[in-house]
Amino acid sequence: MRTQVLLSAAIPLAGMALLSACQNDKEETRKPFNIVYIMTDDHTAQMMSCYDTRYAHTPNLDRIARDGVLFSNSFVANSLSGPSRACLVTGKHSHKNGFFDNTNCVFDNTQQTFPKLLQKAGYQTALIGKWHLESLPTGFDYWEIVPGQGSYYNPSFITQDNDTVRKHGYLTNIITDMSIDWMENRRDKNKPFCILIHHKAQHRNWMADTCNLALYEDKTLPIPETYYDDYKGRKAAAAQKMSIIKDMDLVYDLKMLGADGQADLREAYLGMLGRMDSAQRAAWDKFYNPVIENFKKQHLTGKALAEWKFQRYMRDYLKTLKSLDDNVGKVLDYLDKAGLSENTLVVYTSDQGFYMGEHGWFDKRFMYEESFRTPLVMRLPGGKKGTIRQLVQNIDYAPTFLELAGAPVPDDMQGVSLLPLLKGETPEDWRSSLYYHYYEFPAEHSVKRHYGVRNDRYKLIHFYNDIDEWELYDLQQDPHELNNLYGNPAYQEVTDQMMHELDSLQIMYDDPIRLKYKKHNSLAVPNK
Ligand code: SGN
Ligand code: CA
Repeated sequence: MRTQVLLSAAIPLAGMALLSACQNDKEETRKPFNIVYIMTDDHTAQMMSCYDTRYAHTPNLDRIARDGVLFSNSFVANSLSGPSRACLVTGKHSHKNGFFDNTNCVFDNTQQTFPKLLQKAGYQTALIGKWHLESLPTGFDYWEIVPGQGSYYNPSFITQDNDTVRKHGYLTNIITDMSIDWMENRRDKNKPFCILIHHKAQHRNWMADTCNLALYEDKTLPIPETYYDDYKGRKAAAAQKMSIIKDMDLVYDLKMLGADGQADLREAYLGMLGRMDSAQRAAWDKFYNPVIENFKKQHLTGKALAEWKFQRYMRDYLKTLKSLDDNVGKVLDYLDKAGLSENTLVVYTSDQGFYMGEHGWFDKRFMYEESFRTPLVMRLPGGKKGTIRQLVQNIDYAPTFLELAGAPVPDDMQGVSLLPLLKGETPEDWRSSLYYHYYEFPAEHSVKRHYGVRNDRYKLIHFYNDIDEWELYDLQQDPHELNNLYGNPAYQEVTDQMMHELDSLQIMYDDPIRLKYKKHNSLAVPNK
């Protein structure tokens, strides 16, 4: 018989209605929800089969969607690792949490975060894997993080006593094993828990586990329609340095040792190989040496080289993803086996989306769809099953977890709890547009600073700082965002409406950039 799982009487009963389907009279048997939050790095919806079947097969990630919900309009607030993580824990946009970019910021770890508030509400909290916020984690009963981006092979970890230890193996497996070990052996089983499992995968340079190296070599992946984009009418898009053809490195990114590559990136790649033990290195060379020989023989140039690079990139990404999917499956199996699935919210997302050759790119940062979006699936026992189409953003996770735990959501959190959506409700006053602001420029990949607004049909972006360019897209007519309509008289009314919406959002979220570039008076402040 299925145990009834409801919110604990000791914890405020915010999410109770949710489980009416399986409610019984015995309130004393109620258990609070645990939260297992799995976040990967640079994983994107195009590479997750429940979103897109063209490239990847991700049965375990899809399992969460199948048994729960898939958010078909899930976005980030600032498409970069550190900023996304700061948005996640604070429930606030970058200008409020103070972590704008990866290069100049140190997260103020004394500020309010949802893990601290969960602790107050009686939860045990843990964080394992990539953190990337420059200061040490606070608000976690247990944590172990990788320094910076971490290493795929034999990675170092920073421990809670600020020591650095090196572990043997492949990082995606290690993070999973550590997370299961914490859930099984290290936590106080009398308390509800929240664990953040933060993977390095799918981050550059996509180094697969040795057991997956040989996969997908017979696959030829379809090249995106926009692979040879000419960036007409889009000056910031033309100025970026994240082109597969021009910027993706043959050695560092594509592992062609001996080919021409950037000297510093070659050094970095040699450093990564240097971390391997002799068995790992032998397996690596056994796979790559013939690929390198074959590549040398072909003397590829022009279009042939461009498309060869795309195929290698995609295969490496898929191989790295195989480990990730297997490891998410391991966590789901553990939750089943330990009897935790029935009172645990499982979340799978990424710190942002990624370009898989769209516009000719890898990397992220832009407010264009592929990197503004992020995959998001959740499984809440007793909750809705199916697709959630409302516009949601990573600042919403913190209030969601707090509401689920029955803890108060502080007024200064800017996100909105997703719990009503998870319960299957359709709130009439749900937000109709989203705000975005990216700051990391000048920096690697040369994506200019920009902010913008997106509703269910249009997107308005302003690139600023060393440029002053506006872009407007009709996502319905032009889903690939190739046709900048800004300045087109036929779209003047839409432009005005989107300007007003942007201004209203900047007022509501209190972004000081508004005072610098304000063009219109706002009509009204929209709902959060
Ligand atoms: C590294 C990567 C970049 C990537 C940033 C940010 N270069 O610097 O390609 O854009 O991280 O990524 S690498 O040579 O070190 O691989 S983020 O996801 O952490 O924000
Ligand atoms: Ca990332």
